[in-house]
Amino acid sequence: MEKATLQELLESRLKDIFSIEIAEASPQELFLALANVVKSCYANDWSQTRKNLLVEQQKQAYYFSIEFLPGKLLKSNLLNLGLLDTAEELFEELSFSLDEVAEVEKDMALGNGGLGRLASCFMDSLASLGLPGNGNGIRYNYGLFKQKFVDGHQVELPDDWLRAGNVWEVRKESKAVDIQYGGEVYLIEDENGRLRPERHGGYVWRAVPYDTGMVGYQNDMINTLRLWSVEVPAAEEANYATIESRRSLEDLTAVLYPDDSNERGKKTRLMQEYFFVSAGIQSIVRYYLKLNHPLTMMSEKIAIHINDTHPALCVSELMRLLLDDHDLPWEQAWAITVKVMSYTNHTIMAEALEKWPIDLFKEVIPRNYQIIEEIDRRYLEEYAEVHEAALLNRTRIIINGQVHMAHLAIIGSHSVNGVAKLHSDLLKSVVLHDFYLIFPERFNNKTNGIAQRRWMQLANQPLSKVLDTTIGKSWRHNPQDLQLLKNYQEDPTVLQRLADAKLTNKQALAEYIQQTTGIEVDPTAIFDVQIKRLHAYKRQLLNVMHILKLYFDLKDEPQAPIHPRVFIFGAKAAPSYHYAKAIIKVINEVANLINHDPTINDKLKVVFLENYNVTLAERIIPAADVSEQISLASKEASGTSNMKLMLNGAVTIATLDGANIEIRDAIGDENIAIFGLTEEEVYAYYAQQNYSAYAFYEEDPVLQRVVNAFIDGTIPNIEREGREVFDSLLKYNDEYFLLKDFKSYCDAQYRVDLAYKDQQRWQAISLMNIANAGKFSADYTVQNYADDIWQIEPLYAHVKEPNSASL
Ligand code: OAK
Repeated sequence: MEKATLQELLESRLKDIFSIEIAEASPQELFLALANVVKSCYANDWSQTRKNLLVEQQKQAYYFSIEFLPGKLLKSNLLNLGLLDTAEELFEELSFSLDEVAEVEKDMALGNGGLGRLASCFMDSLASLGLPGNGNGIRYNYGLFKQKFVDGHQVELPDDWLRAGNVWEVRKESKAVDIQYGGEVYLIEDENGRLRPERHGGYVWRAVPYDTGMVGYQNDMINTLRLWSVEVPAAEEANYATIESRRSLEDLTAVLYPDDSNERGKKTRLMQEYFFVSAGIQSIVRYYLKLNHPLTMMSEKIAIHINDTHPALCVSELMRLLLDDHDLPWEQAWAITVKVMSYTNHTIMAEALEKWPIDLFKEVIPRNYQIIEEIDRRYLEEYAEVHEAALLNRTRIIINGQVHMAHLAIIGSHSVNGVAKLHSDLLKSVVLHDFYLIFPERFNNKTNGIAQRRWMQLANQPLSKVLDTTIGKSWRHNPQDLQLLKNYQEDPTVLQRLADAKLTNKQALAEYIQQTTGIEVDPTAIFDVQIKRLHAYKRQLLNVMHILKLYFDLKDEPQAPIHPRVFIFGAKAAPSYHYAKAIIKVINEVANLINHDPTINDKLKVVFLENYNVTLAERIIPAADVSEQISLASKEASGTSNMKLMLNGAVTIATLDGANIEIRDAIGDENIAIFGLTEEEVYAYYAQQNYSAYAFYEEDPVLQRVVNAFIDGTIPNIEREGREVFDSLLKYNDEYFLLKDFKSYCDAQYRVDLAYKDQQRWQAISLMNIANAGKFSADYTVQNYADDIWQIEPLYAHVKEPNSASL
């Protein structure tokens, strides 16, 4: 599209909506008008995609996820439509900044972290590969809380993201479905001797879908992200006349549970899970029936993906529809269900493996509970002759009065995958070992990936330009072409250009830090970044302990030859996760201490940026020199910030955990700083039960000084939190082995400091990280899901030029 045409469209939208000229428009008005123009640019392709899918009858995948974290959509839609450069030029000509206008958009923060962001990266890749794949989730009225620091403590504020409306969504009233909750279900024999459910009591809530177009990268493909919102069914208005009764209904899709480590708000959460599952499955079955194929062939047209256990009810809900609404015999319904469903596990942390009390199940979703009981009964029966009773009792769905959601998902799916090689291996050998014995053929690995378009093309334009001029533009379509950069490892001009791009990004971040925190940081210092949810296993505390060590080194020897460093944190803690919040307070107080200590001479700065979210990640990642991936080996399923930071040229300090291992394999030991226990060593400690935090503490005076600092008054204002941290390390024997890994971590940090001082060497390492990051594009990951699990193909009838994504 020509610039002039875009301008005309923009002018006419501003007139239509606000009756104003461009010159008078505020950034808010410009945002809304431009977003409407963008939407109209893909409206036709969106309906065409849907029509073609109906005509071609190609198989489609549905990605069920309780979290999606798309962030802002304006610039990514412009990029994918091929309009970003034109829009940028136009805005510059009109003396506006597109960035300022884009900033107006509220982040769509309908997720907690990795799981939700991965779902959104997958949406981008599905559409960009021309693959028919749709998202299905919940339209929360409030996204993940906004984080503020008050006196160094995390305070959670509501994220009222829908207040000014959401320009991208389309309410699809005609596609609404009813969701049944509660009541009692009796099984009554009909004239053919078949047991039929008869419901007494209970209530029905309405699920209304809001659809958002997922725009493919310059290929005219528009998939749909469908998010469901609760409403009072028209026929029941009278029953919801009081504010009280309406409120309990509206609570259902009000908030995203900000806790991804503990179960909370049990009943509402279970109702949420059933809500988006039932709504999504009903709408899929309705769509499938339009195709006029027998239900027995459903798996040829439909693949349903269960993203972690929250949508595991997909299994029993599809069974319910096939049995109760469509009269299929159990065996047929079950065969269809298992062929249609697939499941991904995203954590090995036991507390995140969902279990529900059966009483709650019976109360909230009685018919699904009956079906789950029957799945469970048949499971025991079917495998009784093949496997020992003990094994079956450990893997059955209902154990000790609780429904095990992972068991339901695994028994009801034809594919079970982990999200990095190590994680998938641990699922087979430890976490889900019993299931691996029963269903070895179901287990596979799909290493995570990231949307290179958002995390490079959008977030890092300075580097993208250097890449274009150095290796051409093919990397924008084929991320593996980033490998071409390897030819320039010793080219001082290219290395300098890369360094310049990094500096530009660091200057921009330094300005943001100054504006938001008042802290001055030097852009020539090393920017050392740890950005992820705050969790003990991710070991932000280990990072703090190293910072304290450096601080003491400088106190002892102010001229110590340490290159200046800025330690940057971004992390939210689950509101009920007391210990994680204590660590936030500790980091903030360590920051206060160090940033205000004149004897440190600005050699160290610690910055904890508030409200870490997708947009903030887009600011931080391009400016990072060092990427902290320091979880205890075996605990991080994959990690994805490790991939984003690598793509942007940061050098990783890592344990051999999650996808760090594959990153190391891709770039070689010389381009990454590996430290710490291996997964085998961690498990050896578990087996021998001989880990002694105190022994490490006792023998290392440096470590003693650091650990003591949490309680000896060195760090002001952390009396309670410092004690909690100290006790976690010594009294409770250091669950995540920080004390053991401390020395090796400090050594790795020292190596990084040395490498940075040799700028030529550093830039070459950074280049190697960028050059080898293509492998971690979500395009390849999604292509693998499409080939191995979903068996879906690009919509050739429609797609101009699908991205090739074969490795
Ligand atoms: C959230 C809730 C329940 C279970 C897992 C999660 C989650 O966010 N897990 C994270 O998923 C990411 C995407 O696969 C991984 O990269 C992270 O390692 C994992 O912690």
